[in-house]
Amino acid sequence: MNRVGEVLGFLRESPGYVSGDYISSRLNLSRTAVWKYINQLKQMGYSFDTLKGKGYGLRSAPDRLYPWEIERHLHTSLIGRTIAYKDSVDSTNGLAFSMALADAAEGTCVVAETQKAGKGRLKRKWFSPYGKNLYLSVILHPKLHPARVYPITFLSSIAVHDTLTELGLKPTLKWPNDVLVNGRKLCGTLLELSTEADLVRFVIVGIGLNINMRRGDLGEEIRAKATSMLIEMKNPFERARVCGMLLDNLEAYYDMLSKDGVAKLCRVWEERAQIKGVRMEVVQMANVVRGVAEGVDEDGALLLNDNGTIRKIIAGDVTF
Ligand code: BT5
Repeated sequence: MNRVGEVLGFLRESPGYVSGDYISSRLNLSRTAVWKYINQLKQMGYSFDTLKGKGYGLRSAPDRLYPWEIERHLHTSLIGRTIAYKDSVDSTNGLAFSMALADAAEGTCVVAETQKAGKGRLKRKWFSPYGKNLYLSVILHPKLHPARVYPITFLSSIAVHDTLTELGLKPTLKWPNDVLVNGRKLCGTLLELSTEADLVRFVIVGIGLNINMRRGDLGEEIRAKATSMLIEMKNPFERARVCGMLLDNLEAYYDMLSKDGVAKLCRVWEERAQIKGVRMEVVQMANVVRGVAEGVDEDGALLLNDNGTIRKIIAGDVTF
């Protein structure tokens, strides 16, 4: 946690007022430095009561994804131990990718309040209004062959699924990367990877989760097919808390992947998705494949039974 977060921590811990002298002695900072950090916090949207002779009292905190706000809800040892925060960025995946190329540690995350060029799969756009949702990218170094990396998308969907369930929603999963509620998309994952010979150098797990977006915020093009936690539950959520819970779940499933392998991850995804026996249609460019789902294999491919022939689907958009 940086100094700003530490100063805030003291103010948060104490129900009444905290004197600048107390903070400066506890953090080994000058009084001027403390005053500077308090001013910085004010600029970031925090508000304080000041009482002569008593010091500062925290009155309100803004709804922002500042790293120290997320850290309050985090219990991980790897994922989210370093969080880069941006007010605005082209794409959190793009930034995480360049940080990974510059050797950022595994588990490093990027979060942003908005993305100017949020990416979906196949050069699609991810709608990213300011200050409402979660745009998150995580750098991972899985010890997998590049061909076996794809199921990490499932890791993300399962972690989101469990987080939403813990918060009272009833999510469903759609192959390959969607989390839906009441048939509408609430979350998508975009994996990007860098490989070296037969090794994965790193994977960027990009997660877009709609939290406090209202129906009126939705762009025309996704109005009918997207939703948010607020729309479904009729109340707003603390985004930093949702993010902390999600990172905890991501780490738990990442540990499971390291311990039990890709096959286990695929089985858990199948179980959550309840996909077996469901009749579905997959659109691949100009091609449409129909069949009954048999599950997913260890490459993350969808297995469709088309009148006795098992078709292995590695890309496409599912409808059922
Ligand atoms: C995805 O692609 O679902 C992957 C989305 C990943 C977004 C995250 S945000 C953080 C990180 N940084 C990035 O730049 N990206 C990742 P796909 O399955 O191709 O779905 C894209 C389609 O979903 C679009 O063509 C729209 O129809 C729809 N869509 C766009 N924005 C949406 C939103 N906010 N909520 C629901 N649906 C959306």
